[in-house]
Amino acid sequence: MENTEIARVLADVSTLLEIQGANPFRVRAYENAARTIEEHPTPLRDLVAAGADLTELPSIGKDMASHIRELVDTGRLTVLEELQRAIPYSLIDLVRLPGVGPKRARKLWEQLGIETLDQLETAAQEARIETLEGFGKKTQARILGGIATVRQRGSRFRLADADQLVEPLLAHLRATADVQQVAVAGSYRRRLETVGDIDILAIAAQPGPVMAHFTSYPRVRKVEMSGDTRGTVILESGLQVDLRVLPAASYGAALQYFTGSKAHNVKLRKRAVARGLSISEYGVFEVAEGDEGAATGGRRVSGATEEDVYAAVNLPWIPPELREDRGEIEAAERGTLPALLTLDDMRGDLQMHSTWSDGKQSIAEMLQGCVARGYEYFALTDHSKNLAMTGGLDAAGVRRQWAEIAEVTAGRDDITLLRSLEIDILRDGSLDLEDEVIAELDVVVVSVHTLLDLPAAQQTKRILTALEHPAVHVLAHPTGRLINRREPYAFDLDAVLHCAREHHVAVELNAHPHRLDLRDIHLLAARELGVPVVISTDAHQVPDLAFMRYGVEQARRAWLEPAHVLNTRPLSELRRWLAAKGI
Ligand code: DGT
Ligand code: CA
Ligand code: CA
Ligand code: ZN
Repeated sequence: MENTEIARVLADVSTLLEIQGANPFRVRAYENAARTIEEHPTPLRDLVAAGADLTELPSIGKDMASHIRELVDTGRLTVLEELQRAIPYSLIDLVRLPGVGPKRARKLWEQLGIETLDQLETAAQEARIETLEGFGKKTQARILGGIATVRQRGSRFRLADADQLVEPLLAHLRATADVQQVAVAGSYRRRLETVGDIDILAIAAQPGPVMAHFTSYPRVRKVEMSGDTRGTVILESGLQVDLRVLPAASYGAALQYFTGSKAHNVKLRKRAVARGLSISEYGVFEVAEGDEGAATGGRRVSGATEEDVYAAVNLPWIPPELREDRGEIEAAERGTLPALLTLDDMRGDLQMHSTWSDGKQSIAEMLQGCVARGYEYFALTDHSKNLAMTGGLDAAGVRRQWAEIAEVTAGRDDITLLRSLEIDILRDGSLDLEDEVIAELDVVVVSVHTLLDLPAAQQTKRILTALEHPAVHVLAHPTGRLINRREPYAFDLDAVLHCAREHHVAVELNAHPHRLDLRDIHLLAARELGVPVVISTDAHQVPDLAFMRYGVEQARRAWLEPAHVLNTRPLSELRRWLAAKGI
């Protein structure tokens, strides 16, 4: 079991307990343990296998440690199974809806017998919710809206969670001599922020043994289909995986086809047809006269590599992140594909927390982590006081922190620590720190963490007011969305981007895999407008600094080149940009 799966089970226990009305301390214990595990940088199964003392982890006591061991050893959890006998598991879907929560979910179940989203939707449509005590018309409408959003979203996995599940599966597939090569295609390869399923290709001379090896993967819950060369399984986590086994000769064509996106492929095939060719998952073929439309009619011209497939229609190879039919084929034709950003281009990280607010590691440790990544600079952005639960800093706290920064950085010339703070934008758009303190920061990062449900006009005005503050450099996680959990707050992003451009403010691409905010299409808009982007990890511990990878991948989906991203610049150039405020 991977950490994401263990965390999910414990979070579910917490939610079910909460619905049951259990002791809040018990509810919180499971919730905190789930968070610890989700954030833990190495697989817990390794710790269990090594016989490590799990109670040394934060929020993990003796009971929780034995739960983790049970899950790792058996894939099951007795506590959860007992709870499921008392409460329908599907109530968890209700709890996640805006306007519901555990108490209301329980009420819906006890008083109306509602157990599932479908039942809730029907009841709301029949106006049976509004009559329930403590609900009302407004809540009923909100519930319907929430269900529509969930439906639209479908059950998709966040990319980083998929990574955790896919990597051990790939290792399993590669561990047999029958397989020559394994690759993942689909949205996973395009590095989409969430994936619907995983599409794997394997090259082998004999498909049979490979398919058997695939379906025998220990984490398979169900074999949906197992044919000669195609198979589909559902993993314990619920993730669906499709496998295709093929000969080496059609590897490139299959990789191209199954990488998609569908829209990209449709356009590419049209281009082939115009050249008297047809592209399929088996290769590129000449279409014989009078045989148009046949998939494998004529002479095969290529298919072993992706480069060959694109070359057959006179195009250079196109990076998977661009294959969304957003002009990439046209750009490839003109020879104007972007020189996409890479991880190596990143020279620093401009958002991270330390123990001075809600981070888990000290300034000195975060600094070491940044040095280890080869950064030239980084900004320490602890929270401001408005976020009391994070231990956010007031002016006096900020000054005390500067004293520690001075100590930690004394005599170091290998890396520069930029003094910063993630300052809360208050209700009226003013900033949660005195101007004279702000004036002494190197980088001024601002963000919205509270009052997420203000009316759109008011939310927009609030953010615009903050960006108009003469000292602000970066708007962090601009939409506030959490992937699969929370929609962006209602506001006018276009107005915010225009304001950012006018006031010399950059927008953040928060690389935390739960956020990825701004997302790809919004970053494309920022690029169009010429608003600079900052990619930051929002790290709360050293291992989180590795989230930079996810930021870079999403930036690539938005066609970003190093020049679009401020923290690819050397320190002197970054400082020049920061200093140009208000000139
Ligand atoms: P997902 O799984 O929803 O995150 O998105 P994808 O892009 O991975 O979609 P998926 O798994 O349905 O199919 C993988 C790729 O295979 C897709 O991007 C393009 C190709 N493909 C699958 N079915 C079709 C089809 O019916 N027509 C075309 N043109 N391509 C297809
Ligand atoms: Ca897929
Ligand atoms: Ca698929
Ligand atoms: Zn934040």
